[in-house]
Amino acid sequence: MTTAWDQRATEADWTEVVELARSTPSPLLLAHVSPDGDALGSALAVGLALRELGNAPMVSFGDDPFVVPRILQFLPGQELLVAPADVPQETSVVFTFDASSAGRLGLHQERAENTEALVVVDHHASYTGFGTHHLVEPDSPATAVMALKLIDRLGVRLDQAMATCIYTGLITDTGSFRYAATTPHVHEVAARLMATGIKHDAIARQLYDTAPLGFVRVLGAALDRAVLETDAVGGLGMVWTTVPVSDRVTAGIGIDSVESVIDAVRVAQEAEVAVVLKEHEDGTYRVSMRSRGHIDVAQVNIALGGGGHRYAAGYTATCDLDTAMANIRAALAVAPHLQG
Ligand SMILES: [Mn+2]
Repeated sequence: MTTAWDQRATEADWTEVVELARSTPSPLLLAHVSPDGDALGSALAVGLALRELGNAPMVSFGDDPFVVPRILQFLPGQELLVAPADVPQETSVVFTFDASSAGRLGLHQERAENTEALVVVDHHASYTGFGTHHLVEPDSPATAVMALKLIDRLGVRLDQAMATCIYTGLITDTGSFRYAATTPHVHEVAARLMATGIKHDAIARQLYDTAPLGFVRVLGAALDRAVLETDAVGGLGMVWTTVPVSDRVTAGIGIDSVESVIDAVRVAQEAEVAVVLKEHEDGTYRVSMRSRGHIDVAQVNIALGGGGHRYAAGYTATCDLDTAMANIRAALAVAPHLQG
């Protein structure tokens, strides 16, 4: 199995990256494909900070069509967004946010790998080591916390727009302060962000409590077809379900709109591991996996070709559903059980 990234960013790393960020007139700041609140929030926050310094940063992610997920369209700084096809060829400095592997850069992967400087800002234990500069701390609760550190080191005053972006990343990755990564420091960061006057209640409503009725119906169908396998995961149990493309077409919603189905499925107390397979239009599956704490699903998903965090991870399955489930059962059957 791949060993986890364990090199902390040194003072020299930070100094070098700050110098690079300050001296590049138009750096490209990338979130990973199908960006979540942590990826896009981090990229936009740093983009807004660099604009304060008089630079002209571009923010992008490697999806085609280039559409910001519905729940993130409220984020400030969207005027910094540039579609992959519109990024100038001569871009020499690229930052990536929350991408654990170069493959997560999608259409931007080739450009990023061939650039002079590729600065990786991330917190995944499954980080592969790609890039020329690494600001990667697996014990950081969110990439957004790393982004805030970078903003501070750039000497930019944190304003409400940046704080809204950082706060979005922070609550996305801590499950609104419920997950194990929620340390006293997380609450100190949150307090600092709130002190800028952000509308934290409106942010939470946008992220979690607003969706079209079509989503509610797709969620209902996915929950209805959930299967419990008590023998899976060495007897700890697995609950799994699917979101077929036909359901989404009927409801008129994209695959990014069903990311939160896993949050409802993983409630089932009979299962240690929850799995949701969301079908893409091309027949492949985006697989999300969650653990209750006894299984390291990052390792399981690295074995399956993906990555993630200890209790929340995923991968893309390019086979049919039955084969995908057989692979998942096999990977979970041999997953080491964590202590405690
Ligand atoms: Mn993250």
